[in-house]
Amino acid sequence: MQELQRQTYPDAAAARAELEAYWLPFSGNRQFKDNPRIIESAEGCYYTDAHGRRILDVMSGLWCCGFGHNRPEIAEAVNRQLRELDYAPAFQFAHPLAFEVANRVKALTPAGLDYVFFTNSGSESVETALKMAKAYWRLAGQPQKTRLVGRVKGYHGVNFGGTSVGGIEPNRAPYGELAAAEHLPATLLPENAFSRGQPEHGAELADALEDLVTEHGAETIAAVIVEPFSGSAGCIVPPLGYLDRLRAICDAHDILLIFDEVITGFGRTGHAFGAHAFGVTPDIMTLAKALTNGSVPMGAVVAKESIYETFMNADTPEYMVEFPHGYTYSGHPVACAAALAALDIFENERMAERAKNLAPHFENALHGLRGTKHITDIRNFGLAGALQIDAIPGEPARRPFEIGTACWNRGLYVRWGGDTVQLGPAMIVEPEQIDEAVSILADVIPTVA
Ligand code: PXG
Repeated sequence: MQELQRQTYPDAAAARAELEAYWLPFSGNRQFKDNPRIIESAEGCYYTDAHGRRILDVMSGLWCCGFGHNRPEIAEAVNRQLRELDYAPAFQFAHPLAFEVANRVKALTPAGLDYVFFTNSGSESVETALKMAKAYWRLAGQPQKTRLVGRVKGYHGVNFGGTSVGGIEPNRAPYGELAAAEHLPATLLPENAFSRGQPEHGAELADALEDLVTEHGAETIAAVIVEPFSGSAGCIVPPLGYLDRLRAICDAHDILLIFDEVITGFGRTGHAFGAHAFGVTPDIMTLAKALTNGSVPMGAVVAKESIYETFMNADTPEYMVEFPHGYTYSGHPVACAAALAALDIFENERMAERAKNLAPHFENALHGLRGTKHITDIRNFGLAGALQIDAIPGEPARRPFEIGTACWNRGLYVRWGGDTVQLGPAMIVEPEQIDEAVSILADVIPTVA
């Protein structure tokens, strides 16, 4: 493949054929295969592509490599682990590193979130959290509490439950009927355009949960899942007071609050978790991505003690499984080794603090794009930001795609999705690299049709 890409395509048809078998996820396969963007190596905030070009990555891969690419500490830990113990059965057995990671995660999450269940991705974390919530209410003697509530524009991965509570319409539409779910309104309001950090208006949008309670009865609602800030929909930051209000309504009606912290976890917000950044503690938290700095797939669900205890105190014999759920690779030894090395980096290099210190520069740089043709909103929080791009009627994703690919051609990797362009640089980014990214965006964006 490397050879193939480095060649000057003496036989273009053969080169194209080589690309055919791989069905790329969440990608325009036809466009990609006609014009492949192939990444061969990485270091710090840079990728090197198949043409040997250095590409500035201001997206931390896909929000996951927040501590910089190719950390040797992680590579060594993974290598060591593969020689020591490649795999141990995850069901009815365990290995030492899984306990270590669980304790480290427990220590980082807000007080009370103390029980850690391992998965292999954000999507699996979400499915786990949703099933955990439903099973919890059955064990707690309220089996009618089954309804799940998500939010419009929410993204909770691609598995069945996550797609159902998710609120990005193009991700739902192809599948017709999904699992039953209600949706709160999105918190994107025109009067909040160009807010820096948390917008002022819209705390009352949380009251839509009260409306669902009135309509269906709290006794039918198991859980609400939201991202502390929406990542995939383009950094939609909760209005001041919104998450507190959601928490209060959940408390008043015995509804579990799930924070999907797959993107917001491990420093992205300038704090360890979104829960800390926004001062609101959920009952269950879903994690993935930066848990291993993106190096090995791994996710986790962190539940509060009363949930765990409800499972443990259920009327089942001790030799029986309390929660019939888990994955062959839950707490995989290699993933655990990567996580421990990544958690060392996160703590020793004070990544959350670095993100917090860089955030004002990032905010100023990004908002410097205000007034650029096509940009209708700019949103940011911590080291996450998004540009809202004026939609071509019927083709909202077209301009972001053109901007993203033009940036790539200029040596900058940003993410395009829906009608937004997103940035989530690594916490080791230099201010000058942020400036460079913004300057390329400023050049490129007005040139698209
Ligand atoms: N929850 C949230 C909040 C996410 O952001 C997932 C769950 C699913 O994780 P997995 O590991 O199953 O992909 C995610 C994933 C983007 C982008 O461009 C975001 C994600 C993935 C790829 C791209 O915003 N988030």
